[in-house]
Amino acid sequence: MANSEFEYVRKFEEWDALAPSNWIVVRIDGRGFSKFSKRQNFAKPNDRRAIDLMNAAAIEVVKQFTDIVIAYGQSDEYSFVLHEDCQLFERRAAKLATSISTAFSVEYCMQWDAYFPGQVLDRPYPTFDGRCVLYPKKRILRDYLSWRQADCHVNNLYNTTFWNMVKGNPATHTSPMTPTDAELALKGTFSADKNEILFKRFNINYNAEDEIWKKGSVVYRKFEDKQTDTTAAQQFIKPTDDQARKKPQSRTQMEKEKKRKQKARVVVEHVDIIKDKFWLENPWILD
Ligand code: DGT
Ligand code: MG
Ligand code: MG
Ligand code: MG
Ligand code: MG
Repeated sequence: MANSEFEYVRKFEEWDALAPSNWIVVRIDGRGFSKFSKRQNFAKPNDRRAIDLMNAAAIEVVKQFTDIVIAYGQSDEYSFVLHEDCQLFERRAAKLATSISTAFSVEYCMQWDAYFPGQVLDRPYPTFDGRCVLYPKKRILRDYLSWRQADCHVNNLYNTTFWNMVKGNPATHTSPMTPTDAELALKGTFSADKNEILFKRFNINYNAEDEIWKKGSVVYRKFEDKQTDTTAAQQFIKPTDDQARKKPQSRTQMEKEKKRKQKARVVVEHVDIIKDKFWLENPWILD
């Protein structure tokens, strides 16, 4: 059957390998979450159970795919960063995007009960689309992550102000507004205006809001022994010169590196990844 008359149809398939030496970001995003969050009565503007579930799913995905070096999530989206040298699925875009987004979707549904006990998850079940984006330089990859984190902050400030205006505050004689009126009132306002509205009308100091809402969630591997980690990172990932970078890892080295990653603890933190501090403290993440 090997050479059947039908086999020519294979030629219609496209080879979609992503260009080498580029950082790959697989961004997944919940399908129709505006509707889904309403149907499941998510708290407004932020539901802790929902974000904890997103993070739990992301942790499992990071554990499953050792090529993922860091992930960043907010709202109904997560960005998974695969190392520039990643060879998983021969870097085929559709394989990477679908494998990661389906793994995430399954985790999200399977862990639903743990975060929404007694709340029925019914059809249409939540699913996440996925896309691959390439970034040729670490600098640009960092700008990408900064863009998502800045987006998180801007949206959170807006949503926090908006939902407080809709709710109103009797203590300051602030009457509840309709969503349309609140939207109109916020049109064209700057961050400073929203901070002031929150402070004066709602007695909320935005800076004191939980970091999880302002910064989103960063998922990465923490190695028990930092010393060992740095040594291992230098030995297996970090090339000492250009020559070393071009030399591919041996199979044994790759296996050892994979095991080391599988043993590492995967953590979620709500920290700034725009400034240099985080990257200086964790230099091996993008090494
Ligand atoms: P899409 O992605 O094109 O299929 O459409 P959506 O509806 O998923 O839109 P998107 O991804 O731009 O926006 C995410 C929606 O999810 C947005 O309407 C707010 C909602 N959402 C996410 N997290 C929370 C939450 O914690 N609480 C509430 N109430 N809503 C949330
Ligand atoms: Mg969307
Ligand atoms: Mg969505
Ligand atoms: Mg979204
Ligand atoms: Mg197969």
